[in-house]
Amino acid sequence: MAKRIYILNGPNLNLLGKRQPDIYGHETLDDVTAACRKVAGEVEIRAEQSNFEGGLVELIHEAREDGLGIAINAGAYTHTSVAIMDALNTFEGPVMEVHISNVHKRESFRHHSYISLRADGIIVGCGTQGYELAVQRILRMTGQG
Ligand code: CA2
Repeated sequence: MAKRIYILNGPNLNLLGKRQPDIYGHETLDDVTAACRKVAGEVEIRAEQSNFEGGLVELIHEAREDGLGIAINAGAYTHTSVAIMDALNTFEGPVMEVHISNVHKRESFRHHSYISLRADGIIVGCGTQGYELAVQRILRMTGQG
């Protein structure tokens, strides 16, 4: 079975490019997916967004079957979700954590991440380009790039 890279986005990220462009930029999630597909070339991208913690957990379970790697921006669940961290701990491939904004320049509650306890790499404050960088890194880590 051909493996694919999962790009998972958490709550409110469906609004990307439509609200708060000063923080999150002008690109939409569709723009992000298109840019990641260019970077991934022949490797398939499965891009999903969920506003629900359990929805993200289920997508991570799916990735256990056919995921080459996971790039995840868990949104605010980054700072609260043991369930998402536990699910990521059951995934065997590389996990890249992405944050569009530089969370370390922001409120202190954004400085702690449960995802970082599992992530192989973290990309913070690179805008939406961070997703492309994460895909590149997954390709390199899996010997495809
Ligand atoms: O910087 C990031 O990527 C964040 O993961 C974004 C989360 C925030 O809770 C994290 O601390 C940092 C918020 C996502 C909200 O997404 C929106 C996108 C566009 C417009 C409004 C919200």
